[in-house]
Amino acid sequence: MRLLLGWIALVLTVIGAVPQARAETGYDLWLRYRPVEPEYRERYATAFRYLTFYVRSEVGETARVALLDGLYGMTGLVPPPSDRIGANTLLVGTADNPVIAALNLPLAGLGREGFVIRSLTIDGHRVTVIAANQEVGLLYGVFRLLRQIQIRQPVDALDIADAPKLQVRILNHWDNLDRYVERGYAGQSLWDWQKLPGHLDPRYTDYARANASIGINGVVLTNVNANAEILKPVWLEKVKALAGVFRPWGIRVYLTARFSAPIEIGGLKTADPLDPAVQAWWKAKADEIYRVIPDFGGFLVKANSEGQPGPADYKRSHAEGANMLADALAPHGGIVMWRAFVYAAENPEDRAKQAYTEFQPLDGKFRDNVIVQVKNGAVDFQPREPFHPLFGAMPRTPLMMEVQLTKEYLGFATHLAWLGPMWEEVLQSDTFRPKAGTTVADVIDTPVRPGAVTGMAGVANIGSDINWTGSQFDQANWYAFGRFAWDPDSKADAIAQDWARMTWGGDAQTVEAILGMMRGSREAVVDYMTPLGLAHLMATGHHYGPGPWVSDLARPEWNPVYYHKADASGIGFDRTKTGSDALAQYAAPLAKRWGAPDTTPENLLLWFHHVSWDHKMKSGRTLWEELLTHYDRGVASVAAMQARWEGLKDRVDHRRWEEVRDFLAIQHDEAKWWRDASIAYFQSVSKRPLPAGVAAPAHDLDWYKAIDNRYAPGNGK
Ligand code: GCW
Repeated sequence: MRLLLGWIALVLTVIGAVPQARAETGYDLWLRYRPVEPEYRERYATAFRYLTFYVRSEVGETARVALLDGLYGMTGLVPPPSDRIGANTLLVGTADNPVIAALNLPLAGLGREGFVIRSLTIDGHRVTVIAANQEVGLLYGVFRLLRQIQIRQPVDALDIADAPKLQVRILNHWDNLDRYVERGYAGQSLWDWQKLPGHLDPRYTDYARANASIGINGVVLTNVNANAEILKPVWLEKVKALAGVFRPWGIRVYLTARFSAPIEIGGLKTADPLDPAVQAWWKAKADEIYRVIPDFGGFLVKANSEGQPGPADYKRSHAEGANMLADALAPHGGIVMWRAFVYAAENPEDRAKQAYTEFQPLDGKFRDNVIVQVKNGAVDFQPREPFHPLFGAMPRTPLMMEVQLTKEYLGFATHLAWLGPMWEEVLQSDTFRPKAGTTVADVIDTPVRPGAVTGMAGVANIGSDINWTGSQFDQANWYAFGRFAWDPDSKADAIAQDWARMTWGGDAQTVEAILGMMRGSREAVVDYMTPLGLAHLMATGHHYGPGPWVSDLARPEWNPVYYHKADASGIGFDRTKTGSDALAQYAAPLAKRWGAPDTTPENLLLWFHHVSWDHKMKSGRTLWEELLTHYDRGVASVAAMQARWEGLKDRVDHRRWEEVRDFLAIQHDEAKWWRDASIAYFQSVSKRPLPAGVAAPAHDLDWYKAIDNRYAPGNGK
């Protein structure tokens, strides 16, 4: 008897019919589809006993298979197809199908990608319907229904109508053709170019499925620090192969266009955008690309920034450069995403001002199929920056927001930092343009004219690591990007809840503990790296670890001392009228509010003001003491995360649990490193004593300065 029971258990385990704690790597992301608890199984199995799925194309077929895959994983059953709509049928189809059309669902305003999920009664039978205008909407509807099950929601009174608020929801891979990923902390590039197009790694499909599950519909395959080679025919064949894998998942491919490509691979003498031969070259190149990849999305361009070529090389504006490419793509429906991340080598202006200075006057000068891609903040993906002043300041130009999933400035892959709250903070910032209450989210999701392109871009944190993102918790940032790009008014906390439930399963207590870790994690990084509005204090080149003392780099704005401006009298960057006046780039009410230290939120204080070390803070402490408090708080928050995670030891599968435990320990060490090095350095400048109770740094300043991490990953090349 014992033996028999053992066999039964083994068989059940193998077929995955019982929940189990087997070693997980994280490869399955938030799509684990483990069996639901017995009390839920009956409910879901009953509701979806039969399936009527009207498939028209490969996107529909992809949606159908994704649905069955999820249902089978979670309920252990595959609903048989049925062409009769009886009780407990799941009915899926597009609006042009007469059966769906007869239901009169509110699909009219939902566009290509929207969907409706509804519980209905048809001829007295309880039915669930997923309907959309196009099959890609069905794909998104399917993933939404599966999510309901993943997070154990009821499915008997569904009434969901949803559509993405942004058109272009796109990952930017900073992947080089040799598979090196700039600012990549998750292994090599996923794109195995050498084996393409001959071999299609199954990971391409899994990647596409993950993206589709969160509504991502575009992928820029190549680094913005671009290589013109990718535009050669032999490479385009490889791109075509990837496009073929992604297409059934509703995803288009895009490439970065190196502005000097006409010279480098076209044999021309110039890349001047007003030169007819250059224009003809790009036109022919676009025609060629579309012959190979008919649904090619378009180009992403970094021009005249950090050494990249661009129109300014020929004394032309960004608009002239972008429009030339836009004209080449327009006949095919392609777009140009032109980055506003510019700062010029010889320009002494405050770096935080340069993008606005250069782009704002170009408002209204771009072609309709150009969208200007603006980083969330004016400097560079720092742990905290005020929102970029261009948002709201170019009302006649489509703007998309670019955020960085890969944590170049937030501890790479080993620091647990949930970025949802950071993106929510930026998206919910009031631009006061044209009037109070107009948030950054409003700016990006309101088309500047009917039909104008909208979008959001995320610099991918994805690579060849088995867990995709270099750490289990960085998956949450990929997930969140998709959700925010779908709806920029999303709430980070709600996203975190869904993610935690889907990714870690488990009971409410586990999910609550994980949420507790995630919620404060970004602020912890701010605290131990760059509190109170400080920014850009990292070590040179690779950006790994602290380097607030660095002052010897060729360009002033590469040096941390440029950003903190600490001296014997105080610390902070004066961006008011008495300083760089970057504040003038914001709407008047903000410029006023942020114009005085007392009305500036303390978490942005040193971004806008140079204040005395003895400046009185709201807490009653001096600025110097407050700074120390933040460093200590940051380290303590990591310790608190560690304690919480310890408590989950028996509630989370072991392999993932151990990985997170190890990474938290690394993070704790590195948080102390940041704290100690920062205190050692700033104390050498402030000459203030450490108050009682504040521990002295473990080493002297020279010790921290001597740390050499030249082989840290992800360095720009
Ligand atoms: O944050 C900086 C990075 C560079 C990057 C640049 C950019 C791709 O350090 O590696 O280059 O931003 O966004 O263009």
